[in-house]
Amino acid sequence: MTATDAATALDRLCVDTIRTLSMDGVQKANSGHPGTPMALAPVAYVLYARVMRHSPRHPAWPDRDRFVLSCGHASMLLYSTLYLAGYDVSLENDLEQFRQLGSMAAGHPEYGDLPGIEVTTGPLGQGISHAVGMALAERMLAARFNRPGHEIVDHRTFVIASDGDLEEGISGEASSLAGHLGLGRLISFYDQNHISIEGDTKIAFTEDVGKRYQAYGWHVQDLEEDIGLDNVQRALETAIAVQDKPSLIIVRTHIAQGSPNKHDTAGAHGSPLGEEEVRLTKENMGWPSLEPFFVPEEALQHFRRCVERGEALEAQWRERLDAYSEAHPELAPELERIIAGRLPDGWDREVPRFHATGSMTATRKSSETVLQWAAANVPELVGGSADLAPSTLTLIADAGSVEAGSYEGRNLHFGIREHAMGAIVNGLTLHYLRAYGSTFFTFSDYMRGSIRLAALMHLPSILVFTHDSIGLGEDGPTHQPIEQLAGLRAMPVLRVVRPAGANETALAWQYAINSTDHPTALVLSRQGIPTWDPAAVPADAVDRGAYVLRDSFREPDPPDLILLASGTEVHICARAADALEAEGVATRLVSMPCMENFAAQDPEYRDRVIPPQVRARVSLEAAATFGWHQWVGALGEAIGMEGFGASAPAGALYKHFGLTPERVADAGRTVVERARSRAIPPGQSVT
Ligand SMILES: Cc1ncc(C[n+]2csc(CCOP(=O)(O)OP(=O)(O)O)c2C)c(N)n1
Ligand SMILES: [Mg+2]
Repeated sequence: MTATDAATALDRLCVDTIRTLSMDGVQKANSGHPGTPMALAPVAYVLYARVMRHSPRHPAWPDRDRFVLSCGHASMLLYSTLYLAGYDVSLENDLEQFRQLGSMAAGHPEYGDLPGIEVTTGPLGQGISHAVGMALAERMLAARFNRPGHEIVDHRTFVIASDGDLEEGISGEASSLAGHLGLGRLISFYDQNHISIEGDTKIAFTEDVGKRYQAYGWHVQDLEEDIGLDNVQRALETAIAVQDKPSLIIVRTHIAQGSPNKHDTAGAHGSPLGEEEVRLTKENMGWPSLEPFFVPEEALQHFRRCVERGEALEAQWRERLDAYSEAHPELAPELERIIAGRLPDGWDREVPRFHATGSMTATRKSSETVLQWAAANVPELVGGSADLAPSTLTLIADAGSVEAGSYEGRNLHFGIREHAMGAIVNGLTLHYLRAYGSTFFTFSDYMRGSIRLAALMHLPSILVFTHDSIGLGEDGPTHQPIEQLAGLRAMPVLRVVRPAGANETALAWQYAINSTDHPTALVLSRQGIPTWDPAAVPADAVDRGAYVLRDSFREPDPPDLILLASGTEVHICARAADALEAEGVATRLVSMPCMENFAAQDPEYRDRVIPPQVRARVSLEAAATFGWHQWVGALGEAIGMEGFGASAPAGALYKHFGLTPERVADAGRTVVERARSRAIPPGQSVT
């Protein structure tokens, strides 16, 4: 390009079409955010029509550039642009149905709805943080698969982030790591429009963001007010040329650009312009029609050249793939397998089995062993910890670490940045890898926003949480999770797996890796527990969610009492069961590694494990009892933590808080007696 702004009248018409479609979409929905799409239309246009390598008719082309609209509230910007660029998006069914029930054009972009939506965004800060994971995955795959003369993995990740995105802490964590890792193929715009919901950002956000990003190790350009198409393009070309640093391109835009009365007002952020203002704005821009959703034919044709350009780019890449396959016949099928999301055939043919011994093993320790097995069989498994790998035991042995400029390792060091770790794990997972992130279970709270997005997107991200209860001991109540199990179990789609011993831990990893449409949280202990006889642990223990680990002496007849627990407390219940059975109370022990999976079983299976007629039931978990009452029923008892823990050795804590075999046995006797006399606790009905 020359230095002069060569934007043609057609280019301008295309930009204005993004603007008018966005205004009209929000106006028709009578809800949404018109101002930012109007202001950012030139940026989106340059990205899609001039710079990004993408193929609208093949939105899944693996080597496409990714685009992440981090400010998801500006969703109409993305929908209008995707439509105009030639993605399979319809004016009638999508844009005109913005924000309506069943529409693929939701209030915020939802991954899996319209083609071209690479990630769900809306919670500010998440998009750019997910983009860090995507850009990192690109480098990791490139390091593994590219060979001299064969740059088969060769794309970039583009982002538009707003004030709110960069105010949020998560983006600071993720951007800091991106700078550290030198992710040169990550390029983000910062839409500095000085406006957020409460008005001018000067009320709360006054630091020099450019300097902050420079300090993170980013290459920063400030275009100020000049978002002429050629200037934006030049800035992108400069950013692309910087290979060892991520880039931030700051643009000082004006919300509701072109609207006579809403320009630069917070009011244009979150509500429609109004019929009258839409009319005035269209007149102001010399728009040829007042018909809503009017698309000038010449603009559509011009914009849709993206289709041809994309097809040519993709065809070139396919040729390069053929050459690559010929030159590296051992690598190409492996890359294709990973891109297809297919695990290696028979990878889990031999799940590790652990024999019962007299010694105690923490499930985090068993997990470390199982992880080595999984990593040996699943090359795309990568992951790391938020500075706790020596405690969470999540290093892949002999696999090396990812470092700036050197991305072939499989171990990631997220630093003490849990929330960004959650987003980056999701980004890696979106980008063909199977990724895990680990920390102490109590800090899962820091990651909840990202875990929730994984669940919303049905991504099979893997979270490894250790130090799962007061059993972690001396670190005390700040580190002892109480409500986290219940809190995560309440999250739709997510599966929380808390294995009781080594064999369930092996099945838990197998389950997490085989999952395709939901994230899995593995919840592991710091302290040791015995290893059950592997024969007692069925292969579908985690899939089914709960199973009879040990039946009563009265088997096959129903027992007097059922004890239910997960994780380390299964062991305590086993000792209670020993005592009760010695007294003649027929006691069944049920291990429930995944409450959600058990809840999803057919009633027949559930009734087999917990027969409805056996009303005497006691559950035990070193956590809040929330969620257990549905399993113990009206006559049963749920034992757990009523408040926060304390700082002391684990054994002393279990005793202090009454999580002991004796207490369980006492409760067992009480509920058996209660069930026998059919006494109903006051205020409750029999279930
Ligand atoms: C984590 C999070 N907190 C709050 C919101 C609600 N919210 C949506 S948009 C917005 C203000 C956005 O301002 P800015 O990021 O500057 O975007 P602009 O209005 O300039 O497009 C807020 C607070 C959100 N979407 N995500
Ligand atoms: Mg703003």
